[in-house]
This record gives sequence, C-alpha cells and structure tokens, in this order.
Amino acid sequence: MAETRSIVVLTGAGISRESGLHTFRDADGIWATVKVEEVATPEAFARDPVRVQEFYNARRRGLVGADVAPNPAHLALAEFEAGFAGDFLLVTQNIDDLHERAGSRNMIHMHGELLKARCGFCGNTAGWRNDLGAGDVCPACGKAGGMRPHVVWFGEMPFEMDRIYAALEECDLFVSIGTSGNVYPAAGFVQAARMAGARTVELNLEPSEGATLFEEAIYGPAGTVVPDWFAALDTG
Ligand code: BJW
Repeated sequence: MAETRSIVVLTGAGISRESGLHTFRDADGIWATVKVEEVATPEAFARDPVRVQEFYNARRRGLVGADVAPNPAHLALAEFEAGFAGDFLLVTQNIDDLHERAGSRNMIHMHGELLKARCGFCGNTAGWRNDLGAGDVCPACGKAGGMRPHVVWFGEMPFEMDRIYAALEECDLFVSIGTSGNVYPAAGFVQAARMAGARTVELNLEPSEGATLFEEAIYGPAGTVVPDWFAALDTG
C-alpha cells in the first residue's frame, strides 16, 4: 500500500455518544425532543432568544459536568496524531471540547464551540463556561445584549471552510467517524476527498446517508472501532 502522508478525519456526534452526550438524529437524539427550527437557526434566535439560550445553557452545563469525559475514540485519535509524522487535520462538527481534552492538536470546530460566546456587535469571541443571557456584556466592546453561543446554525456559514477544502484536496486518507451524513457541507467532504484520489473510510454505528460513497466501512461503537482501526492503520 502507498505511503500515507496527509490525513483528514471528520467527526460527528456519534463519537461523543459513549461520553454521555446525545447525538441529533438517533431515536434518542436531540432532534427527537426539540425542533431544529426552534433552536438552531438565526431566525429562531431573533424570534425567541431566551428559548435558544436556554437550550444551549442546558447543554453547556451538561458538558462541563463532572461525568462527561473523552472516551477511547477521542483518545485514540489524539494518540495517533501525536505519533504520525505526516499532515493530520481533525475536522469536527461537534461543539463539545472532548477532542481537545483528549489531546488533539490540529483541529477545526467547523460548527463552533459550546464553551465560547460571540458578540453580535463587534464579532469578538470569548471563552464562556457559564449560562449566557441577554444581560451579558461583551468583554471586548462592553456592550450588553449581543452575546450568542459561538455555534453554526442552519443557514450560517461553517468555519474555516477554505482550510478544510485545502486539506481535502491534498489528503490521501479521509476517515469519517460518527456522523449521519445529513448535514452539508460536511456530508460532501467524502466526495472532495475522492476527487483528490484519497482512500475513504467510514467508521460509524450504522451506514450513514452517504455510505455508498466510501470505499471501506466498519460498523460498531466508536469507542471500540476507532481505537482498533487506527492501531491497525499502516501508513507505510
Ligand atoms: C455512533 C454512535 C457510536 C451513534 N459510535 N457512531 C438542501 C440540500 C443540501 C443542503 C441544504 C439544503 N437546504 C439547506 C441546506 C444546507 C444545510 C443542510 O445541510 N441542511 C440539510 C439538513 C439538508 N446546511 C447548512 O445550513 C450549513 N451551512 C451552509 O450550508 O452554509 C452555506 C455553505 C455553502 C457552501 C459551502 C459552505 C457553506 C450549516 C449547518 C449547521 C449545522 N448545525 C448543527 C447545530 C450546531 C450547533 C449545535 O450542536 O447545536 O450541527 S445541526 C447538527 O447536525 C449539528 C451537527 O454538527 C450536525 C451533524 O450531525 P451529526 O454529527 O452527523 O449527528 P447525527 O445525530 O446526525 O448522526 C450521528 C451518527 O452517529 C449516526 O449515524 C449514528 O448512527 C452514529 N452513532 N452512536 C459511532 N456510539
């Protein structure tokens, strides 16, 4: 097998499920209990900011809670990156910080970060571990009432797309982990990687929407499948 010099890994909510965080579209997922259009669009935030802030405040409290920690899948990715001599980019759709806590270094939160807040007036982003509300003041511009979760809602542009597509164009291995393949542009990354001639692999609990686009697939819980697959990966 040819040498592997450049790897892009895409992760989704499935990788954090064994850490106790809900996915979105599974039977027990977030969208089974709350409507997307009520909490995850700019229109929802304009219409009912209190409702949207409460949704993210509850998830933020859960994330900083003592019982949430990286699982063996997060740890395996960080360990692999530390020992890999080539280019490694981890792109996560997740807004949790479990990859960072596991030790991942070169990574992009394309859908934002729950533990950050952004000012709608000046655009400054600040670390935020407490509840967020209308009275909060931006630490940069000092204005109150403009702070929102630093997340990407439907209809908004995901972060660092230029850097992601540049890495996809160069990669020779693309691995998609724990994502249902329902949400674009992330769901289209496998096609960009294929166009670059990359080997494409899906590691998921079950076949995703785009399963047929991958050359290889292993199905099972991320906490088992990801450590096993990366331990066996021969990069040449
Ligand atoms: C396990 C497991 C275990 C379980 N082990 N696995 C019509 C056609 C095409 C596109 C569009 C369209 N109309 C609108 C659009 C665009 C829209 C979109 O994609 N809509 C679709 C729903 C149709 N996208 C956007 O609006 C995006 N912006 C955009 O497109 O900008 C324009 C643009 C143009 C060109 C280039 C670039 C940009 C923004 C999308 C924002 C998504 N936001 C959310 C919320 C973020 C904040 C928050 O967390 O609250 O992001 S929605 C939600 O879905 C969240 C996730 O990151 C995202 C993906 O979900 P994910 O991670 O795949 O989770 P699940 O639950 O779906 O799947 C979990 C998987 O894990 C399952 O397969 C399980 O089996 C598996 N699993 N347990 C391993 N133990």
